Amino acid sequence: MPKVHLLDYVAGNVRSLVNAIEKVGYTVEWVKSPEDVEKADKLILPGVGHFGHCMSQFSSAGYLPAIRKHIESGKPFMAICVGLQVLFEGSSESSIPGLGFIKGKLDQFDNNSKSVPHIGWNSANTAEKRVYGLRPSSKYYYVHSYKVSYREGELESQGWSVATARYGDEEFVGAVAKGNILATQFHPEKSGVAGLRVIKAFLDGTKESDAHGQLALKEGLTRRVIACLDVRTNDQGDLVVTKGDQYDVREKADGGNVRNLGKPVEMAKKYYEQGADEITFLNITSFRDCPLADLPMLEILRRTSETVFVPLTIGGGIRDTTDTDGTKVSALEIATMYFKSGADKVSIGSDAVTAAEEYYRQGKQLFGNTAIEQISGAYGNQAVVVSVDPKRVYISKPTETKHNTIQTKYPGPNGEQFCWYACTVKGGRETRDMDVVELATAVETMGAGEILLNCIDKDGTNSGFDLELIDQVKNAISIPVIASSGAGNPGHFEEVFSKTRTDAALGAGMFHRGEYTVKQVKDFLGEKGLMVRQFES
Ligand code: 1PR
Repeated sequence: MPKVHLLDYVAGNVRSLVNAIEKVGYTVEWVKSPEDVEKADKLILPGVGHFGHCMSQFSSAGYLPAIRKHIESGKPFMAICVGLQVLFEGSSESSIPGLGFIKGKLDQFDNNSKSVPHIGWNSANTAEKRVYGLRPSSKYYYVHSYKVSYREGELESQGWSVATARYGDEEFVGAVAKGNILATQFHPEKSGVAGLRVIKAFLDGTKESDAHGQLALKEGLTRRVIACLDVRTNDQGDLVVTKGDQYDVREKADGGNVRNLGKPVEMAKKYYEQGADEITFLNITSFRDCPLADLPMLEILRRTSETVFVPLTIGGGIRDTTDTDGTKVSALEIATMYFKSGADKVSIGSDAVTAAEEYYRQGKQLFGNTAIEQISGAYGNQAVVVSVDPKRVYISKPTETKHNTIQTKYPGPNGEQFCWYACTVKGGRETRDMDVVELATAVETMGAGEILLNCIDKDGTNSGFDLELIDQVKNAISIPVIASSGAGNPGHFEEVFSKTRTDAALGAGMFHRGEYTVKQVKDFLGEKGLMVRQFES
C-alpha cells in the first residue's frame, strides 16, 4: 500500500485519522523527528488544541525548518484544523506567530448571538471551482473557536482556492488549496464519506474533483442528531448497550436483569450508517470500578473508530483515581487513554459536580487542578463535555430556595408552580445542593466546551425533551448544549430544535428499540425545513 507520513507531535485523536487514511488505501508512517520529514513524499499535519501550544511544540522540537522545506519543495502537504490555522500569520488565541505561508490572522467567533466553539456539520463551498473532492452539497465536521474570516478576493488574490462556510452572520474559511497544499479547518477524518473523499483526493493527487454534486448548496450549520449508547456489564458479565427508565436499567419482570439492547460496536456502526452526526458512549457504572481495569471500553472505541467516521464521545469514570495496584492515575491520563483509542471528546459527570462545589467553596476561584481544566488545557475546550444529570425539585414560590428557579407549565405533585433542577452524581443516586445553572456556569468557566444536558425526570419516558430545562441552561451559558432525555419520536426532535436554541439533540431508547431510525428523524427534520446532514454512501 502507498505511504503517507503523519507528523506525530500533537496530543489528540490521531487514531481516527490513521483509520481514515487506511480506509482509502494508504498506510501511515510516523514522523517522529525533523529528520523524518525529509523522507516524506506526502505529509499530513494534524492539529488539535491551542494555536500557541501547537506552534511552540513545533518549534521546540525543531520541526519548523523541515516543514517549510517540505512545503517549498512542492511535495504534497495537507494540514487539518489547527494545522490550517498555523499556516497563517497568527491568531488572537496566542501571541506566538504562525508559519505565515498565508497572509491573514484568525480571530474568535462572536459568541453574542451563537454558541462558541462552533461544533458540528457545516459546508465547505468552493463555488464553481472543483477542489480535492469537496462538494457544495456535502457537510463536513468542524470544531473550533477561532476562524479566518472570509473576505472575497483576499486569499484568491494570493492564488488560493477557497472553500467557505457560514456560522450565523460570520463567513469563514473552511478550506484552502494552492499548488501542493491543501488545508482544511474541518476534520475530514470525522466527516463521514464526504471527508474520506477529500483525504483520498489529496493522497491520490486529484486536485480537481469530479462534477458530481455541484448541485444544491445548503450553507450553514446543520441540526446535530446524536445517538447515545449507555453501556454497562450485565449480570452475565457481558458489556451491553442498555437503557433505563429514569435511570433504572433493570427489567421490571424477567428477574430484574439489566436490560440488554445489543452490542456497542455493532450498534454504533448501524447508527453511523443511518446518518448519526455523533456517537456517544456512556459507561454508566464506571463509578463502581477502577476505570483502568475497564479495558473493554477502550477496545470498544478502537473497534468503533475503524468503521465509524463521525465524532465519538466517551463518558463515565473520567476523574482522578487510584488503580488496583495503588498507583495514582489522573483524569488527564485516563482521558489520554481514551483519546488514543479513538475518542474525540470525553464526557465528565460526577467529577464535574464535585469540582463545581469546590469552585464555589473557594469563592469562584480556579486553581487549574480539576479534570476539566487539565483536560481542556491539554486537548482544548472542544474535547471536554460535561454531562449533567439534573432532576426537578418542585416549590410553591421562588423565595423558598436560594436556587435558580423557573415557573413551570407542568406543576408538581401538589400543584407547585415553580421548580429548580438539582444536580446529581453517580447516575442519579445522590442529589446535591447545587442547581443546574450553577453547575453549567462553573464548568464553562473551568473550560468545558459543551454540556450534555440529561434530565432524570424525562429519561426513557418517550414524552419529549424538557424544553424548560433547556431554555434555562441555554440562557445561562454560551457553550453548546446537547439536549438529552425523553425523545420518543421524530416530532420531539423537531420540537426541541424549533422551540429552544439547543445546539444538538440526542436520542437513545427510541433508536435502540427500533421504533425509529436516525434517518427517519433527519428526514422528518428536513421535511420541516430544518437543515440536516444526510449520510453519503
Ligand atoms: O459520573 O463521570 O462516571 O459519568 C457517568 C455517566 O453515565 C454520566 O454521563 C451519566 O449521565 C451516565 N449515567 C449514569 N447512570 C445512568 C443510568 O441511566 N442509570 N445514564 C446514566 C445516563 C442518560 C442519557 C440517555 C438519555 C436519553 N443516560 O445518556 O441516553 O437520557 O435517553 P432516552 O432518549 O431513551 O430518553 P461519571
